[in-house]
Amino acid sequence: MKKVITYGTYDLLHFGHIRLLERAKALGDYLIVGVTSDGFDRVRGKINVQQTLMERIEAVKATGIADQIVIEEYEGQKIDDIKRYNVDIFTVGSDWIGKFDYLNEYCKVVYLDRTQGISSSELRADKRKERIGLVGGSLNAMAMLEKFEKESHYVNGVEISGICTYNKDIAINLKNLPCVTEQYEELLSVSDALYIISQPENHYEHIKKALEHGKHVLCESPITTEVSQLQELWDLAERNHCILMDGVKTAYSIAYNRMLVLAKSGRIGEIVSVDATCTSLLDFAKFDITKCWNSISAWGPTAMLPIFQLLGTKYDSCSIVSKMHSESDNFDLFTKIAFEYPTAVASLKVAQGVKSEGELVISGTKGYIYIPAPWWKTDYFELRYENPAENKRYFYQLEGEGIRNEIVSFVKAIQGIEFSYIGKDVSKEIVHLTERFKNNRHRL
Ligand code: C2G
Repeated sequence: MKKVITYGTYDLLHFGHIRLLERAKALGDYLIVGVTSDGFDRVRGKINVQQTLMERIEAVKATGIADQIVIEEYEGQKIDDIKRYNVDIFTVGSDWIGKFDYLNEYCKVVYLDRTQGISSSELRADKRKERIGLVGGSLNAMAMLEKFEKESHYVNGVEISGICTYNKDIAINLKNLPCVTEQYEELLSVSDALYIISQPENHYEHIKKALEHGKHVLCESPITTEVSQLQELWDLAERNHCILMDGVKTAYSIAYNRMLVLAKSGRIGEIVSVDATCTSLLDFAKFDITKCWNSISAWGPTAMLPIFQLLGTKYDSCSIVSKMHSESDNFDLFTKIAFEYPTAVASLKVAQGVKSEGELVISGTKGYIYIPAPWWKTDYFELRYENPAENKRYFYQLEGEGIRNEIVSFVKAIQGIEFSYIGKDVSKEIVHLTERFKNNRHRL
């Protein structure tokens, strides 16, 4: 019996896939089809597959062409499968010509002509695109806006409609966008959704206007500077059937999410302390601090994220200490916050005028989790125990600092498929502490 194997994602199964499977089957007597797992697709850069693994397997099964279906979970698995199932022929479409020649060592490799004029990407892209408008002008925002624009090209189903900015440099850097304007209304008129990274004190006005026009919003955290405003905006979003999503990019990274569930599943015992540090040094000669996010706004939400996601938002007490910029009553060079929970403690250090080790340590009764600097864009973490032989290391590919996944989640939230990774209680507490920082802090 001649055994044939082929692999694919088979998202939104179409005529091209079916023709490939039919011809693959005709090469032998028995066809094994490897369907890629969601995790493997993410690792190989396919992040916006529309259907779940089960749906894709069911679709392949329904063709009646496959004799056996296996799940492809890791790079290199093709060699293992060929050996394990005693395969005679490996086949795949001609878009992969040359890429799998290395399998000739194990079996015959056949590239079949790809069917022209149809692909899953085109089917995904055929769905109406969400036009996302960008809003922001500060120097902190500049790099982020450019990254956001760049990362949007990796996500099907979105296009950047334009940018509203007062900053001439940003306008020049993004001049190729369809709409570059200082008039917010103009951007709103060509957008379905907005990514807002304006100064935090302007978020409220920008979000409110967007929601009033029925536009979805992804806003860089803190969403507002006052809790009452946040509640008002959530109510407005609900009335107008809009998404208002919190944009801490770390929340959307795979390694961070895997770390959260491991920590919550008791792998380090009871969590007793969470300590997060995020710093970056600004060149104050270049930066006008009145047009710049202060340290608590720029870094606070990221540092608060693991604390609130692991320990919750119901702490007993918290103290805030800051070292302020000599020329400002609002710009903190450095802020440290210490929390006391009923059975745990936490601390964060954030700074744009002081440098420190940007690590995250989660301490438990059986061990601790260590994420080295810069933990907020990590692809790696470690579980560490008293006996080092028990230590475990975890790696997960990180594409685009989490921004790519964040855009995918935003689009899926708009489509009603997925919801924000950041709970409302967490977003609210971030805003609450930002508000508290203004009114109640110690100065160094
Ligand atoms: N295909 C085709 N004609 C099309 C589209 C796809 O012949 N118009 C083929 C592809 O060449 C592949 C199979 O259908 O052999 C599945 O395609 P995808 O779902 O896009 O999967 P792909 O990313 O090509 O995965 O490990 C995974 C494999 O390497 C291939």
